[in-house]
Amino acid sequence: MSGGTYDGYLRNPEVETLPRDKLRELQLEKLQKTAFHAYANVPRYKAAWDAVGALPGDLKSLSDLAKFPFTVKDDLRACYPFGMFAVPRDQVARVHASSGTTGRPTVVGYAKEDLNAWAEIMARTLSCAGARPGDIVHNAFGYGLFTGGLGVHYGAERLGCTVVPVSGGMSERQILLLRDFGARVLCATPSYALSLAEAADRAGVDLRKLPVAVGFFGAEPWSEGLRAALDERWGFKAVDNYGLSEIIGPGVACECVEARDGLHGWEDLFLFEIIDPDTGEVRGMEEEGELVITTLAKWAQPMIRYRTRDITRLTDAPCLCGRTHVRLKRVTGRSDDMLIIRGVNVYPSQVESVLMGLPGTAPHYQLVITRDGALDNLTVAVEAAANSSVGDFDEISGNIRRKLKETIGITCRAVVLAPGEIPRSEGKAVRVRDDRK
Ligand code: DLL
Repeated sequence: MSGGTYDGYLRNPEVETLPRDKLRELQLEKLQKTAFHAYANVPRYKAAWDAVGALPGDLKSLSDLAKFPFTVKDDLRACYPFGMFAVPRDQVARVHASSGTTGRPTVVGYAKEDLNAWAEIMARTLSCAGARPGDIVHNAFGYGLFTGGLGVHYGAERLGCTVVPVSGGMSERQILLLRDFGARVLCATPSYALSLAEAADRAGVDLRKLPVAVGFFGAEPWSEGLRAALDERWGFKAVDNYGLSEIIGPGVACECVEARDGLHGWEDLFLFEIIDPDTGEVRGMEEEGELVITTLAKWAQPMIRYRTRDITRLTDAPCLCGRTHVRLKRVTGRSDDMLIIRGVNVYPSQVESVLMGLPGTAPHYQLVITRDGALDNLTVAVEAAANSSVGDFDEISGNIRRKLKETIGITCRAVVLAPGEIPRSEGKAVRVRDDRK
């Protein structure tokens, strides 16, 4: 299959195209089983549910789930390290953890059958993004406690691919490997794919001549503008996939390469809800809000109504690829990442969308917040494109300020930096620097 041609390949045609009423029946059955398992084996769930009088047996329909309390990151922290496990520790075959910027890491455990299910859902996810059995998969997601590296690794093996387990870093060498091995699929954070493109320029390698046809990207918010820039530089199709450690890691939702229009959330394994982030009330299809996920088959560490803090909306409109699973709109950012600049709410990815369309700028930026008396100030630092001259910088920064005011309504300072001055990422990019403390 070339980059985006529809060849009809589905990893699991029966499940991926299951009629929605059948999907819901399957979800209810698995939800009931998960709830009994969680209640019987995780004291924290038992205590929380007892406190509101919700019992697993109350789940007669999917909408009954709304009576159950949410689970939040602090629950995992409070039970650090192994208190959320629903099986004895010696039945946990692997742990991962997210470092987090503050406090204790969040630990997640996988039983043997969870690892098996994860490899399978990742095989489905990669094939949804356009990977095919026999492909060479260059995996530049970080290996280790982060779920990206190993999650993609075992999924690609399961799909029947040849995996190059390169992890992040040593970009020049990665370019050589991409050129010499002939990978068809590149897996990385979108920001690291940009750094790799720069390394290719330095090495004099024309990425468009390489056989890479699919860019499998995720783990951080990114904009349509960045997608267009990556497609252009690499000559592939960049595809968005979403996941989080608490739920499983990568493999929760993925765009199909055919439409690249919303991420199919795998409803045979996860139940998706959108809630009002302030009141916790459940919202309907097409309404924006915070994504809440319940795992339907995770045995070592079931998650019931986990509040992701990610803002998105769902649609059950049919997709041209034929998959029936609900689609999540591209995640613009976590509610925790939202900045409030002089009363205006803004996500870094919204700023990125504006910057990507501006002439003279390169797709490298950082938002710096400082405090001036009682007021928060935002400075948008952007690199100039390699071909802009110093004389253009004033014009470019004026443009940035005007555009951000017009489109998002924020007032900020804009600084144009020379190419190479914004720190590059090897994993998740740090888009915001908070200098207020
Ligand atoms: O980032 C898992 C992952 C690995 C996903 C590789 C995709 C590819 P965490 O480190 O726990 O897990 O971070 C999860 O990252 O709640 C989102 O805020 C953000 N995130 C992940 N994927 C996307 C995406 C992995 N495609 C947190 N778009 C999530 C926007 C994303 N944000």
